[in-house]
Amino acid sequence: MSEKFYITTPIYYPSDKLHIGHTYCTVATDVMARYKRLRGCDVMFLTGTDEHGQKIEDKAKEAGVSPKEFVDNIVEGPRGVKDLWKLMNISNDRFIRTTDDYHVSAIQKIFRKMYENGDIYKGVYKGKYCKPCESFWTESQLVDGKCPDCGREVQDAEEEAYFFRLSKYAGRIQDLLENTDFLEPRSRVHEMVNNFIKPGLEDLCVSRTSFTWGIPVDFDPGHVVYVWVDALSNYITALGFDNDRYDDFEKYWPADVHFVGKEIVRFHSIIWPAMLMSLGLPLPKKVFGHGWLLLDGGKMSKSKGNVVDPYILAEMFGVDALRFFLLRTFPFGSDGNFSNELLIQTINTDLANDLGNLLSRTTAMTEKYFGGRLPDGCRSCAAPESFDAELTGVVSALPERYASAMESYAMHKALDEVFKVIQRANKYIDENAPWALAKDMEANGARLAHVLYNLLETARICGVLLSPFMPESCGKLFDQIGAGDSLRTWDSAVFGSMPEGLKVSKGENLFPRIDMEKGLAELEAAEAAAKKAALPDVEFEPQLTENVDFDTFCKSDFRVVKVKDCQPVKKSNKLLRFTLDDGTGTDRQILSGIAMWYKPEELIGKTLVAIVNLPARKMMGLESNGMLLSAIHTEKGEEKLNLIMLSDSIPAGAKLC
Ligand code: ME8
Repeated sequence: MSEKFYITTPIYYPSDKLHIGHTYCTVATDVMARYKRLRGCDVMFLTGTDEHGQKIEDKAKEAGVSPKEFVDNIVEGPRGVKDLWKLMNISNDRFIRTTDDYHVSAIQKIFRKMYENGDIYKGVYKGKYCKPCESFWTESQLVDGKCPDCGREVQDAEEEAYFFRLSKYAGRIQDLLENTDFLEPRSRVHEMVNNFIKPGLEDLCVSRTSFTWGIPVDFDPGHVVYVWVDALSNYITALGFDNDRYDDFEKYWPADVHFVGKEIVRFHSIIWPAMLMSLGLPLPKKVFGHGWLLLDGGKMSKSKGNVVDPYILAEMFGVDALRFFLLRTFPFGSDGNFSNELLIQTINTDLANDLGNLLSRTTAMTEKYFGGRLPDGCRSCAAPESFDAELTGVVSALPERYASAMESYAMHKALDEVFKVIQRANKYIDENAPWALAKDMEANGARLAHVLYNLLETARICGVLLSPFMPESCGKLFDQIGAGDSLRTWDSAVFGSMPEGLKVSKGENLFPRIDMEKGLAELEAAEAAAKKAALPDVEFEPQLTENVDFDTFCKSDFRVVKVKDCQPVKKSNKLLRFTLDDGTGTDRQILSGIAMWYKPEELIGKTLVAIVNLPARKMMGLESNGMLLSAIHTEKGEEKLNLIMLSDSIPAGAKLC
């Protein structure tokens, strides 16, 4: 039976659309899952969304929809989470939403188990809470009084709550971190031990009563389960733990690796193992904390407004080029500075130049000199050159070097190995000068065929190793070389496995070169258009360019007025008749065409602004002495009007200037 491999991404928090930072982790997980499948493993790749918590409740309220409607739109809606993973060719086997019924009831059982075994108890929570991170902190954990994870303001929190006995597991967790390779990269171990365990691991508050958007504690329904207990457990509920929806918990648990961003390593390497210990379950084999993609030196995040939209990049440069760039450029455990220039440069250097040239030159020459089919005997050569052995040597050593990097989650190193070989192969073209050999086919035809065989074989083996990174493009590469399914497997990545006489056909250029200046300008335009499209559909009157001189402006007399009475005007469906206190002691009558937007009775008593020195005007036989000021704009094609209303504490007659 094949070896199993269970790999997960964090489940994303759908409070906003996902950005390139989220895409980075999911693509990395996908590459690893595809690599393991290539190696013959029985892979379970899980991703999903973490949909509870106060932030979602607040955001939904702001948007005027229910929390479930809010998350449904971001997860399932157009250009939402699921659409993005489809676009990015993510091969997850399962997708969990923490609002799924089976997960909800499993969490209630998990919570109850930890309560019944004495690891959860009731107390009073006093401390600080960071709403965006959904994290509780003690005073001593704050950095400059702010959340140590995100640097934002924290709030005082005091409420009756359930606590999890995290302190009980401190020793075992410290041992796990320090004496095993559970957590990688190693630098993160010191951070966890020194910052969280050594200062004293406190019990964790695991329920909330101040909001309702969460999974209710079934034996105390005023409480909802803390969102991290709910979220972390997804890794087991999605396999069927404590539910009947799935039944492969025994098969896949423990996870082989959880890929997570560095700011959530604490949850995965301290809280999660402690929960599993409490439940008596085996621990995941590894947690790998990757770095952040930074923009201008800071973490990309929606709340900072500095996010890069993966849709735009993928649509403009291609999904595979984007997938490749993310893993080629940024070492997986470290932070990396994202930039559009770097993206274009990487596509041009590695894909258009190195890989693209190798493939297009080799297939073009096979077509030109041999009509697309190399002759029999091309696999061997009567008079080999020293550079033949050099090339076949590096290609033969490549799969092992690549695998050793992949097995330690150093995807960038694996790519580095492949590209060193691609560069060597391009040099081999120059060393052999096939165009010179082709001048005398009778004398050199066999040698030329051997050179091209070596090059096609190199391209094919590199294609096998690049296929987890760029599945679609490598499929096209194999098609051009004429390599069928059996020549796309890991076992076929042995130099010389390719039979002679395959039909080679130079196809489309897989990675066209991008003009840097043009590419950047197009990206900027696409980003600006996307930003504009994301704005509410609002239009305003254009601003006037003609100046009005100051003295003329000062002649306009704007006053605060109070509405004493407001009535509809007979036979008019536009006009309202206002009786106003303008501070002079004499009532002022103004007619205003705002009946479409306001009911007369709702305006009585309001404090408004009027210009009072316009000449009197007659409308529907009634005199109007002035005009009320309003703000007007168009939203989704509909005109909107808002009367300017002031604080009722301002007296009638006050002048505006
Ligand atoms: O943390 N660069 O969800 P999330 C790299 N729901 N990675 C980044 C990034 C960036 N600029 N920005 C975000 C959560 N990420 C929880 C997880 S798991 C049981 C619950 C990564 O949507 C981040 O580090 O806020 C994290 O690993 C992932 O995106 C999800 O972040």
